[in-house]
Amino acid sequence: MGNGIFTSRYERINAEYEKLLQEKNEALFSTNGIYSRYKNPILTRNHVPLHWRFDLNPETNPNFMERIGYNAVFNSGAIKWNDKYLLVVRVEGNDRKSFFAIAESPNGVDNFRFRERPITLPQTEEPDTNVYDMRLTKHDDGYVYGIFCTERKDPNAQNGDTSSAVAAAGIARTKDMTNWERLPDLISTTGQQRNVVLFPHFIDGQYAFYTRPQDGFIDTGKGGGIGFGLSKTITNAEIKEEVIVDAKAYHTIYEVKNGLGPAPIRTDKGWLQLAHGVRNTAAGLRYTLYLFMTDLQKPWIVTHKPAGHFIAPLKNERIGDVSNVVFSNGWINDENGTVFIYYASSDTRMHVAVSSIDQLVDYCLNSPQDKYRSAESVDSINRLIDSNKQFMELNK
Ligand code: M1P
Repeated sequence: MGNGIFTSRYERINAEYEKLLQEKNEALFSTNGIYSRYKNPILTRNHVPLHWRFDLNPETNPNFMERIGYNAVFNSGAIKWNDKYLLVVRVEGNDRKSFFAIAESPNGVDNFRFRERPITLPQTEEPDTNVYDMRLTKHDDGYVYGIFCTERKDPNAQNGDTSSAVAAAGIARTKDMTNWERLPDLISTTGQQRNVVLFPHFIDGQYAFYTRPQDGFIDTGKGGGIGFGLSKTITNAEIKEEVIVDAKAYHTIYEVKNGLGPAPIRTDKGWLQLAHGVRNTAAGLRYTLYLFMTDLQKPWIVTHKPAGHFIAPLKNERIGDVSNVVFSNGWINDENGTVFIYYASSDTRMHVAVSSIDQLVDYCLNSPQDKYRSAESVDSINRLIDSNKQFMELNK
């Protein structure tokens, strides 16, 4: 290799990169018994391959300087594919553009490594400005679908308004997790859409989507919460009517808005659903994750919904580009009933929490629901204390 600066910088940066990728992760003791967090984030911007960052030619890059920088690696779709744990990661460059790239791990908790190149996403007639947050669904029709947010400048923005945007649901599909076909964006009659998720089965012979109708790009306005609607085709997907599955509500963790996470997991007791809820605080918006279940036959009807958050930002997770945020759009239900919950913290990095179908169903079925008033919360606590009395005596 060329001069001393190039060689010494390359060797040091490459050694640190390989060490990071090979680092073992470690389950932390779970105090709530519902899921275990892991010690290290599973993906950070430091996991981005060196050949996406540096010109590796000592002639043209004698100082081994970074040519393309990356800001964050977060909100990832997930799927088990050929015995590997695959994440379709939202990678954000220093230029603020997000794109998708696949990272794979042999065990779901560490050793995630990006493939050689990011995904080349085909464009529609109206090119995307920014794409993010892909939800993966293995559908009955034989394809794996990736539904994601496509963002473009608002064509009705006033002169000088360089911020207003329009969000819609983009649709891409693949049979091999390598080659992607792009379909027209979802059309819905309820304004903008983000956090759209394809349900894995046909319902009444139609494609079924969870939606999140919103009046504006950031404010959902009158959009009532997580919605659900049917489309006759996927090649020109259009939802003419949406019902609200899970409404935003006053004085809850989803008071300002909510949105579905990954595609639901089927269990004997119903569909497990993971979502994010947003509330406002003096310090800005706070995003937490919550879990609920819907009916097996009517997956738009909520059957069980524990009160409050399931995962909230903790310790270092609380700080990042958009602080006080946890967000999830991917989980993997492994063959043995283990569930890998992939979540991002503060729009900056990716983590995993591990649970099981049994634990998640137990949590949904046996945790008290939100009854919307402090006195009712105290009532729930008193019920638990009353039923615990005999055991408290035993433990004295
Ligand atoms: O910054 C937090 C999240 O904000 C958006 O989510 P929502 O549409 O529910 O407000 C998304 O842009 C998401 O990517 C981001 O993590």
